[in-house]
Amino acid sequence: MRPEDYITREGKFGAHNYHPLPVVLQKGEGVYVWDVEGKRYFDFLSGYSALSQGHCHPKIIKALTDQAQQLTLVSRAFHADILGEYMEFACKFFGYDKLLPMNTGAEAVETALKLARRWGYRVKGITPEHAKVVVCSENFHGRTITIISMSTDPSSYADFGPYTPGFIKVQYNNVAELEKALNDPDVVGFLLEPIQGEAGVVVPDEGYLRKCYDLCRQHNVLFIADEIQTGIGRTGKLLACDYENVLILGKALSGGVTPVSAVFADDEIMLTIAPGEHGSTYGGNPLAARVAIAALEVVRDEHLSENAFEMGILFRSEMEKIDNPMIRQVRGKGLLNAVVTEPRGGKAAWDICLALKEKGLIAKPTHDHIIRFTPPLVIDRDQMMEAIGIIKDTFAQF
Ligand code: IF1
Repeated sequence: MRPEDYITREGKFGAHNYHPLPVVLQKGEGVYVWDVEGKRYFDFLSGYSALSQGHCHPKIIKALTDQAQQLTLVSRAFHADILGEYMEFACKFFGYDKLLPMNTGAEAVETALKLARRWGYRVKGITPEHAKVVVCSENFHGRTITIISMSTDPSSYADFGPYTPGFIKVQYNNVAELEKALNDPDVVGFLLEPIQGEAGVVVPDEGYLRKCYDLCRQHNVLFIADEIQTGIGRTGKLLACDYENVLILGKALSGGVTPVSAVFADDEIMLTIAPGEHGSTYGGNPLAARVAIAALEVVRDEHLSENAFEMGILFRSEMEKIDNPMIRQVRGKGLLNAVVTEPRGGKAAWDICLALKEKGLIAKPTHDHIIRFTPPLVIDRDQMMEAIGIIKDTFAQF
């Protein structure tokens, strides 16, 4: 079969809910992927930041295959030996009393919303059925009906109504607007991404997160950080936030091997949910637990946060040297970066990504003109310089 045959078959039998780059991948290892014709590429999307530990990391794969031959699922109707080990390891890793294990990012966000509302009624004591959560313009937290009810992007919410009530939208990176919204006594939480990923790697002003956290404390409102994309070393620190009451993680929590997400919170919040009041068939399954321990150990033992910090500085400084009218801005933190482009001569970000692919690097635009560059955090200096060379050569063509 030729690549186009794979693409045609997918289009014939699969929903058209994505518009992928025309590349058909077959193998992944570290920062590289290979297509069905054996061509090698730098993966500069890394599963939307899920593959921070690189493709098929041997330690994570070993954890998966060992556990897969022992016990994969018992459901939470029974205990499993590895679950408590994972919970203790992860809670100490991130500094929380407890975690509630889920599978996808959206499920973890929904869980955090339920926790915030439940805490609001049972601890803060707000009016029953009146809980409100403050969210940010241009947010992206997943694709469920409640989550798109928070969205300001029509491509996420149009014609999926009616929408879940109870959300107040404020401008991202605007402390004054948040302060105004927090005067509503029924507000139980403020949900935000420390850096907005899908919006195109929008980095807020220095001090924004701290000011928001302090305002939430003053108003007895939970500060809920969605670090599904920014967390676990991606921005050059273990977490993009230095403090939050509720932490939501996903993606790299399992190194791109199996869906694992989690909500972290201290007892006052977490224990407002009693047995039988929330759950998930696969949440906290032994396979996920063993894989997540290995994925976090790789981040720690291979110093991936520190590497992301160093490689990010190198990437942005080299990108800023490119003198090309199509490049409007380079922004990001650690290895969560994006180049904001200007269409020119009938060419746009999509054309640049097609040209990058021809030269052996795959990346994809978001919102038409913003190209996200998010390689696995295991990338080394030589690989980064080679990838930067490909990007420079490609922009030189436009
Ligand atoms: C798609 C990008 C989108 C997320 C944050 C929760 C979730 C995500 C900050 C939900 C998921 C993925 C979803 C995928 C493309 C990708 C993405 F920003 F990473 F590029 F969409 F915006 N919070 N982001 O980024 O986690 O349920 O997917 O496990 O839906 O197209 P999920």
